Amino acid sequence: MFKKSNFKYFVYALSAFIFLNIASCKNQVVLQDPQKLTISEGFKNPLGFYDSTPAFSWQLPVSEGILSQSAYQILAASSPELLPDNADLWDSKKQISDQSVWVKYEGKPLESRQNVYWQVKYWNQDNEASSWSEVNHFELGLLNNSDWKAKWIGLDTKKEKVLGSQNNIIHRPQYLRKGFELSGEIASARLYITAKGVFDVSINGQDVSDDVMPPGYTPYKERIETITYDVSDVIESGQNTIGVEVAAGWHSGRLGWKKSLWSNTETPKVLCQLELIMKDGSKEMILSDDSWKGTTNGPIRVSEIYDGETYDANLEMEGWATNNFSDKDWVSVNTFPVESNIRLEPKRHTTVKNKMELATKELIKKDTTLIFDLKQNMVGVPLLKVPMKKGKTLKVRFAEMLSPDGTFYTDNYRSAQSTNYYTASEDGIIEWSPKFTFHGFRYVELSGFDDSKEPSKDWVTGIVQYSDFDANGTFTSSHEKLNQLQSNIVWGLRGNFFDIPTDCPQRDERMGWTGDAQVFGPTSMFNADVYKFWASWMQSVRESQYDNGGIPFVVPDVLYNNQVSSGWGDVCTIIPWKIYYRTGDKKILEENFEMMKGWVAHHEATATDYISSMNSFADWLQPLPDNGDTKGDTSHSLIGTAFFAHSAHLTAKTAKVLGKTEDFEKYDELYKKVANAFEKQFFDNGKVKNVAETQTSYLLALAFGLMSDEHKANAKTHLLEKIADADNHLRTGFLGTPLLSEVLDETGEIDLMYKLLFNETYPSWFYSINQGATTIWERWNSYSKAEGFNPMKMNSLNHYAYGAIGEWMYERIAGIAPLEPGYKTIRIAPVPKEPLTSVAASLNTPYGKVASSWETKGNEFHLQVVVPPNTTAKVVLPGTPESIEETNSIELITNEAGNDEFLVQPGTYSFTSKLP
Ligand code: RAM
Repeated sequence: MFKKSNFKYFVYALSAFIFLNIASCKNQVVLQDPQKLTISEGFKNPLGFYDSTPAFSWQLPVSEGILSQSAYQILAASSPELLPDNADLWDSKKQISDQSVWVKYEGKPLESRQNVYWQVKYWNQDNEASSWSEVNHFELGLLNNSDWKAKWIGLDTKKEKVLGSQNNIIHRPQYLRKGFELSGEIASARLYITAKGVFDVSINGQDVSDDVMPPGYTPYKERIETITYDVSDVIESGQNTIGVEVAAGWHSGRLGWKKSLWSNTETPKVLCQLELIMKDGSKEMILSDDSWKGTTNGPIRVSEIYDGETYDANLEMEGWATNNFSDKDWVSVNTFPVESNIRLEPKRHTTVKNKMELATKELIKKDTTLIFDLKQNMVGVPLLKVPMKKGKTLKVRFAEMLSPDGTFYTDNYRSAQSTNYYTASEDGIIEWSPKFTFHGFRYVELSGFDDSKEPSKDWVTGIVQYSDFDANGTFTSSHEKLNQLQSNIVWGLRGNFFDIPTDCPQRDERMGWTGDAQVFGPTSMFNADVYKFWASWMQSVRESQYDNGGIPFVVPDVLYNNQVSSGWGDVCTIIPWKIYYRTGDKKILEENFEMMKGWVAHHEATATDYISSMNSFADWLQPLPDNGDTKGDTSHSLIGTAFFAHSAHLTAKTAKVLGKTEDFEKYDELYKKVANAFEKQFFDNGKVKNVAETQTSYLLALAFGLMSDEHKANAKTHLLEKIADADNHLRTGFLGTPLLSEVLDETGEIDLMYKLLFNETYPSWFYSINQGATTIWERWNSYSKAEGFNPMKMNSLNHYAYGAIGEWMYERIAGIAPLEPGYKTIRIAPVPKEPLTSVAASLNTPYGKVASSWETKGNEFHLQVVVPPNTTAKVVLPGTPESIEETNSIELITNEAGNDEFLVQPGTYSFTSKLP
């Protein structure tokens, strides 16, 4: 019910619900069917799926008369013909419930290879039924090691003693093949495959997939992911050939800085099992076994993640993966049994793919080389279409930036050679991309090409590669630099979600640094559909947890030395909680709860009287540190204690959501005790004592709820003093920066937050933009026009951590936030401030698209919002509302001057108000 007030309001419901969809006959309404069906963490019709107890989600269509769901019914069957009348796996029956996301499967147990066809219908708020959705499908992969009849196969690539850039033994890529004959006709064929290394597979000369470097990167001593391909269309009756290339990848390459772990790695291997169902119903299997043959004399001579790939076209083996090839010079492979202690599990998120192409924007001639500028720092490989002379070798180098004198800046790659070589076998234009490596770059330098030809920009195209997820949100504003910041954040995401969340994509690291991940994770959830990406990596985190509860600071672990860092290991509480907050799916909490408890216990073991002495990278790369330390000025003990309390708090909250009352009480009490000890040890009447007084000390105290109510105001005052001392600039590193916006906003200092965000001078977000950044940099001053590159070699120009500000841009500048986990209720509360005059953002919530766009003209404020079906939104309108049209869809709920709140039903609306 709309309640009148003494204001004259004007809100008009735009053509909110597009069309009534579609009444089949006059008196019986059939609502439009559910849309966007997905299973578990957002998979659409997956093949080789990992989850035998999936959850189902769907969205109600945006349509007049569909506000909310009052009931649903799900059917699951083993073949599509059985739907909707004979669902043999599950019939949920009509459930009176508004739940349209994460509904757990409760049908017959599902096993490896099971095909499941499912559909859903819903009833709306008036108990009118929809038609059945279209039938969706998933097929499980091989869930158990015992499903594998094949053996690991490979050649002994160690004995060739090929040395890499660090004098380490490296493995030449192997080419493995097998011919086989099928007598009958094929009904369907599945290829289950994985590698200790990275692979590319073809059958009868045809590429089976466009996956990049599968199977991806997991803690290989614990678990290797397997991939399933539908190869029904490439297998023929009669003679067939399967060919697999396998290279070192993450498994057998050099990774990290502990030489003893990569100087002598295990040889790469392949495991594959081709399962065929013939038209007569019989089954056949082709396995990787000792009947395969292999060679290392193929064209890819070496390929290393850090160092790059070398290709010799003279060694191409035309048709090697077809029937018309003689492998008489090849040797038999070695075989190895499938180990029982390394779990083989279907990949639980999407593989890396070629996602975008970037054309060269500028071509620079420099001595005998050509430099191709894509004008965007990116991650992936170049597609090269370059004229060559027979026998010549093309050298391909990369850089993120040029030095002021125009030369290549590669110091920041450190020991990563990041160079490709291609030797031509004939005159003419080659077309080539490296296959088992990737680079972080904006510039590509070529030498060794046919210099009699006129250089052309289209010799080089950038192929952008990242885990195959979709964009999930949009954010644009009237401010060019804020838009550039948003673009830099998105490019940081594209560049560092390469199967795992990496710190950086270009130098000799590219590893799953946990601190960076916890800092940027929340922002990534707005910009991309990354639930499955994070849920999968969290499994790797669980698998990497040390026996004493410690979480390594890099996952997958590259050190195995029991070392941890506060603020890094806390990824195990922070990411699950944030995902739950954004999705409302309790599964992410269930899966990770034991790990959280283990980590909190580890914090406790590293503390005395609740004061932490845990090792810490601390407020990493804080600008202008008094002590000159990369770890910043903030006390490590203060940081450790703050994260101890915070992780205990998140574990308590998780226990509460999971209905574990005793655990809730235990961890809540622990949190309070640690908070209490924290305040006593490090603060006196809200002011830091005993240790260095820093912005981050106050931010941690206020953001993590560690300051008693009576001292909060003082703590805030001291924080503001510290910021003022810094000439209203931030002095925060990796850990402090993400907390700035949250704390300043919640303590009523949003003007100051706007000031920090729009600062142009060092250190600030726009400072790097003013120096030409097209991605987020590792350091606030990685480069400056005045002083050139930061002298430190640890100077990545694609390091997403400071992009953490993106979360606040969505939540407060655009104003879209969940009111309860998962956006079942939404808060739309934008904060219009100068210098912005307009902002527009949208986000795909589990229920559909929510949008908020606002514009100011003088002191007139216009807001347009879109609220998805099966949710409600609370719109907090700044200023004095102008007028409102009476409608059932909007209800005024509070009416304080300058802060009116409306409860809004699904639809599209415009509001107008006068700002003070
Ligand atoms: C650097 C990484 C990462 C950071 C650690 C502490 O080497 O790049 O960003 O988390 O150090």
